[in-house]
Amino acid sequence: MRAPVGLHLEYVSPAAYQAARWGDVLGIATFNGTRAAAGCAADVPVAQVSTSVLPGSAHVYEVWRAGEPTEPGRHERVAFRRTADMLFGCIAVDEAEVRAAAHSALHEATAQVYREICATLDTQGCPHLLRVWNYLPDINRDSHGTERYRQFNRARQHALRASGRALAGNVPAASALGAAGASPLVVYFLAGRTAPIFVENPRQVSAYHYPRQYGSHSPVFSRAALLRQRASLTLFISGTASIVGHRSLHVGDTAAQTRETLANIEALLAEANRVACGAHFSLDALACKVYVRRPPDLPVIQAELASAFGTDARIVYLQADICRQDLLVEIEATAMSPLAANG
Ligand code: 3EB
Repeated sequence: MRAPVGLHLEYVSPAAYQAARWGDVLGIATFNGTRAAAGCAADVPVAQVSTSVLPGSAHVYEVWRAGEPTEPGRHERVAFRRTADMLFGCIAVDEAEVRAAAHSALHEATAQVYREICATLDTQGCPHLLRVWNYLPDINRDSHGTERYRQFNRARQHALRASGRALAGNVPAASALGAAGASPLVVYFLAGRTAPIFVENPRQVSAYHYPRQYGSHSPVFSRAALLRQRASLTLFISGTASIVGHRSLHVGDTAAQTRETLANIEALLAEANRVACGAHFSLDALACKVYVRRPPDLPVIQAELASAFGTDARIVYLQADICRQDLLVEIEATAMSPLAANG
């Protein structure tokens, strides 16, 4: 068996996870909103995300491993595990259970989530968010005079500012997707003791500089974050879609949106290879989650990805709404690159 070196990501079935009994697990995300099955240690943080796995409704565990022993902990509603250098955490807050006075319940839930995440990281001495996954029920629905994704952006920005975090530049890679109605707001994340390198896409306007037509408060995320460990580099690629400059392209054409998204990911890989000494990231060494707005589009998307990635790509397909109504597909990815011993 290969000894894992540094941070590691696996997509596995619940049965495979239980059989492996990894001692170095940092945390897990499950899709379909399933409870973690028996056999999963009680103190492993599990983010239960309510997005269906395609096709059908298989169960998938996204397992993050540290390659070294991990310690559990809890701070307010954030469950986490950590090593000396990094921390995986997750939190779920139900909008039905928050008291919303001045703003919407989603605004209040988002503010609470980000306040508790930042407080956890500050008290744990792991202050740098590397990568954040956000799942919001009914992301495209309007309420309180504005789309819920925009309410989320506003609250995220306020909470990060209140916690002394940057709002542009040194901001984490992220994804923000829809989840089943009436599910809680679920956020999970990786954070580090030291800051990563943040990477922007030369083909895209930075999301934190989007013009106001996309909302009064810009989304706070980088296109990618690059983590350097002793023997490896990890590139966390944010949710990426058919956006060039700041505009959505190929409205209504799922195949063309998929190709444009791949072009964006290739541009990011090239940019990461340019800024990171010793990096050799390439399309065929990615692990991806592909978010599909309309399940009948799955074969079209799969056909485009098969020709780009080849056959041993690690790809999980999920049904999820995407944060702009005109986007039909979004891809997030994690890329690992070994480093030479003297790298
Ligand atoms: C985009 O490029 C698509 O709000 O955290 C992608 C990744 C998107 C993260 C977020 C949003 C977010 O704007 C949407």
